[in-house]
Amino acid sequence: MNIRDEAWCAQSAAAPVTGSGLRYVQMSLDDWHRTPAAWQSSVLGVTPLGQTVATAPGLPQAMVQTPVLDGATGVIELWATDSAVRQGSRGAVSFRRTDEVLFGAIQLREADFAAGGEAADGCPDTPLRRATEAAYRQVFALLAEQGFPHLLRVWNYLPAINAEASGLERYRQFNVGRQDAFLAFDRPHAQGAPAACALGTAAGDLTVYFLAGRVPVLAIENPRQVSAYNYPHRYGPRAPTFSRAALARLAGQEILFVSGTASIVGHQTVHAGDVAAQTRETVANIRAVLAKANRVAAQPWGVEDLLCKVYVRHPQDLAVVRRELEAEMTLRVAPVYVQADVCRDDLLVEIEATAFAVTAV
Ligand code: 3EB
Repeated sequence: MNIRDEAWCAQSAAAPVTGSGLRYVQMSLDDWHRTPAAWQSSVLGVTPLGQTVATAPGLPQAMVQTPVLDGATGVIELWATDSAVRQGSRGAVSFRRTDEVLFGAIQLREADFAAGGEAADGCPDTPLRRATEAAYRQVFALLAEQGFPHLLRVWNYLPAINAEASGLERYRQFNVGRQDAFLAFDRPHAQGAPAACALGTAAGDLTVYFLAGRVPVLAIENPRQVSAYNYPHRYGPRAPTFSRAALARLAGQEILFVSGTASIVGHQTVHAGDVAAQTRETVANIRAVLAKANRVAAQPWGVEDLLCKVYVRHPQDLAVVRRELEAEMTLRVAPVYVQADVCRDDLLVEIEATAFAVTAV
């Protein structure tokens, strides 16, 4: 059975199927519940937005409390394949994989980690820092064991991301723990880092989910922005560990992962307090990184090819964000809009995107 044949998923037409046939699908929860069990068995992982769903045992599920804003009753994102999958777990990480790509998810409770006071490196040793480092260490240990050493794309969610605790904003604590784990496992924390996003939720545990592969991604930076891993010290004691975009080359397909993108030019937030202008600037950034990716991609993508997810800080800004986005770019697949806190308190909107292309096997 192929998802393209099914009326219950009109959006899948946007995603080509070839090679391992990896694809990203946003569908309603109602549609999900109508998918046959046999089809669900070739899904690598699901991320229902704002609510958990009953799924087959062992299917990785990262429930993230980013409520859907545009009236849909329930939305589930999933990573589907045409290949046989294996599943397993290691520590708190559950995963499914094909021969060439692995999806995993981990959720850790900060309450299970003690505060350690002032660490030798001068950064506060908080429960969030420790939980983040532990989560990434578990991920890297699993990836080493499974033979998928290269992170392609990582999604990070944590509650109260902009709150200050122990003298350091929680997003900045997260950055310390994340970078420490990359260093401990000798993974690229600057050039070559995976694409990523980091968003704040109203509640819930630290949640990290990811795609990993057997070959490194081609990391892509944005000429309009300072690389995040080179952000100056004023944004925190440790720089964020991500690339602006990552091009993954799989059998018969290329996938472009555009990291969470916001209204940042150079390293500075621009248009503070103006959500419409931030949305336009974000689209300019996405166009710039897409143009850069197109110089190395097998075939160029247009903005209309992007499958987008839009994080809006204030639900009341939805109409303005949507209006600006629709004026700036025409998408073949409508984006999903969710509420989330962006990782700088002056950022009001962030957009991530994924694009797929068929290549010769
Ligand atoms: C920025 O450009 C906005 O810490 O993983 C975007 C994408 C952002 C990823 C991350 C943060 C992250 O700095 C924030």
